[in-house]
Parts: sequence; C-alpha cells; structure tokens
Amino acid sequence: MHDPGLDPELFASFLDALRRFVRERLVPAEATVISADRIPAELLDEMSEFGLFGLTIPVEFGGAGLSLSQYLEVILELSWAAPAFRSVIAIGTGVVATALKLDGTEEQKALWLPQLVDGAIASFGLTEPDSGSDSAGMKTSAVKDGDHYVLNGTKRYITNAPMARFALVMARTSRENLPGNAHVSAFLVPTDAPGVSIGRPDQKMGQRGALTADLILQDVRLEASALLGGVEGRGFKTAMKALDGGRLSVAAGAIGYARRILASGLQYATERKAFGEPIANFQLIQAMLADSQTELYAAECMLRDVARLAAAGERISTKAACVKMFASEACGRIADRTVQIYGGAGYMAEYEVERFFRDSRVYRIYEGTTQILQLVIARAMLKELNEV
Ligand code: COS
Repeated sequence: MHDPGLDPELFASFLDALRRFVRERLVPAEATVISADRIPAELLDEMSEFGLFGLTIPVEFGGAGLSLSQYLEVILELSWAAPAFRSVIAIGTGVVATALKLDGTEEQKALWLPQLVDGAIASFGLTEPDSGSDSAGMKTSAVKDGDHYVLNGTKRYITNAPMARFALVMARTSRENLPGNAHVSAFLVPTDAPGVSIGRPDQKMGQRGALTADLILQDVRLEASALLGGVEGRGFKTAMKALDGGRLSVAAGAIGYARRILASGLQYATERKAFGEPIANFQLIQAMLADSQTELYAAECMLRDVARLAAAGERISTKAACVKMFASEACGRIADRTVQIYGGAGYMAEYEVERFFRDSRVYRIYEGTTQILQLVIARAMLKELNEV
C-alpha cells in the first residue's frame, strides 16, 4: 500500500495520452461495441498495447506498477467511454491482481501476473445462483483428492467469463460453515481446464459489450498448486480484501461516467431552446446542473481521500464502502437528472442519455449492493463504539 507508483511526470503524460485515446479511439467505437455487444478484437489489442491490462501489475512482472491513486485516476479517465472498456480490464487489474499480489504464492504470481500484462482477460467467481450478497453461503465445492482438488458448482453473472483465460474462483473446502467464513478457499482456474464451461452471455439492461455469463465447473480437477496462497480457508478474506479495491474501481467508474453524462446534459441544455431561449437559462435546469456538479465533486474528493489514506497505510474497507455507495448513487441521480434535462428526447433511444441511464443502474448493485455497503459501514461504526 506504500507503493510510490509510476514517476509522476511519466504518469501525467500517460494520462494525457489516455485522455486522447479514450476520445479518439474508444468513444467513436461505442456504437460498434453496443451493436455487436462485444469489444472488437483489434481494439482489445490496441488497449493491450496501450498498457491498460498491466496497470497495477508490479514492474518486476512486466506491469506499470501504478499506485492505487494513479490507478483510480486512470479508471476515471477510461470511464468517460462506455463501461465495457473498464469492465474488460478492471477484473484483471483490480480484484484478481490484488488477490494474487496480497495472497498468492511466488509461483502463482510468476505464472499469472505476466499473462495479465500481456492482455489475458480475467474473471472473479464469487456470486452463485443461490448466493449473492450472502457470498459465504456458496455451494461450489473444492474437494481434496490426493495432490488435486476437484471443483463442482456454478458461478453466476461472472464479468468477462466468455472471454476469460482464467478465473479466481471462491469455493468451499469444508461442508460446514466455519467461523470467519474459513470454509471458503480461492482457486486459480484456467478456463480451458477440462470440465469448465461458460453459459450463454447474459442479456442485460445496459452495459452492452461488458459480457457476463455463468461459469460452470463440473468435476474440474486442478493440481493443489491452484489453491491461492497454498492455504485453505483464506478465500473469503482474500475476496473481501480484493473487493475493497474493486469497490473503489466501481466508484471511479461511476464518477468517470457521471462526468460524461453531466457534460452531455450541459451541452444539450445550451442547444435546446424553449420559450425562445436555451433551456440552460432557466433556473430550474441550472439547479439540476448545479446539484449534479456538486455531487460529482463530493464523490471525486471522497475517492481521492480514500486513495491518500490507503497510501498512508490505513485500512480502508469502511471508507471504500462509503465511496462506492455515494459515487454509484450519485451517478444514478446525475443520470436521472440528465434524462430530465433532455426531456422527451431523454426517453428516446436515439439520444445517448437513454443508454447512460441504463448503463448507470448496475453501479449500485455489483461489487456490493448499496444495502450491503450500508451494513458494512454501520457494523464498523458499532464495532468502533463498542471498542471505546
Ligand atoms: N478485509 C479483510 N477482512 C475482512 C473484510 C475486509 N474487507 N471483510 C470481512 N473480513 C473478515 C472479517 O474480519 C472476518 O474475519 P474474523 O472472523 O477473523 O474477524 C471474516 O472476514 C468474516 O467477516 P464477516 O463476519 O463480516 O462476514 P459475514 O459473513 O458477516 O459477511 C458481508 C459480511 C455480508 C458484508 C459480506 O459477505 C459481503 O460484503 N457481501 C457482499 C459480497 C459482494 O460484494 N458480492 C458481490 C460479488 S462481486 S460482483
């Protein structure tokens, strides 16, 4: 966490180049991504050449070694474009890389981190058909058999599953639920292993091009070296630690997209006329713009503050939950107001704001619903009170 990251000058020029790449390459490709529900392979190659798949991977494994705060600035910029572009890199550079860096063995890091840098797409398998927010209640099992584990179960709504080279899969290594959720272990599962299959891509409300599907494991036999860190019972804590960072990435994604949405509303308000003048002249429209700008600023400040605290070595689980909750809810409100500013046009699919509205909805759900985050925050408050 005390990582200095990339040299600040180098980083500033990388961010400038990224801003141009996003506007000149990614935004113009959005229509194709949306109609094909997939990012074209050539564009994925360009993203990989740009270094987007290795952002957080340490330099010794070939990555850029960005600090958390630098990584979040990159996600803010990237998220000006359609959310599919963040999704395809953020599982590998986010939750999966974090889990490997914090809890992987040296062999596991050496095997998987360079593949991420090279553009391997990764998935994170926690959610199941019958366990979402109660993630420790999972059914997927990993049974020890000599030098191997045999995995069975289905993981649901798994981002990137149709394109992933490997997945970090949480599975129970004990039939009984154990204290601290120690019945959960984490496994590195290559998607070409016999017994792994992928369901049909889900049809979603929005976020076209960000593919999710079931990841199905049927008697998948893995060498014991696939167990993350080589130790059973750590999977839940690994997942929760990884999700702390994942929630910041979702927050940055929501903020970056909210910037785009608000810019679109501001532009429209200056172009659209009513009663003989641009609607931007009307104070009730101005109120919606001002409320959105203020919430955006608050979310940006929270995000940068939590990154600063993490760099100072503080535990950030509770604050990460606060930022994710606030930023995702704010993005939802900003999208809703922007539809209102567009008026009738805002409800029409031919205007981009209709898609922004649908795309934004999931930020309040994945990587911890607003309600789970409220629970995390309030529990921490009560714990602190009881410790005084
Ligand atoms: N960092 C490190 N350790 C953590 C942690 C974190 N962020 N969160 C929990 N832990 C540890 C706890 O300290 C506890 O360890 P000890 O027993 O040794 O103290 C252990 O993990 C179990 O934690 P807890 O008792 O809080 O677990 P619960 O079963 O009560 O679950 C919730 C808590 C519901 C908050 C958790 O399951 C959760 O966040 N669920 C949502 C999961 C999610 O985001 N799903 C989306 C999937 S990815 S799209």
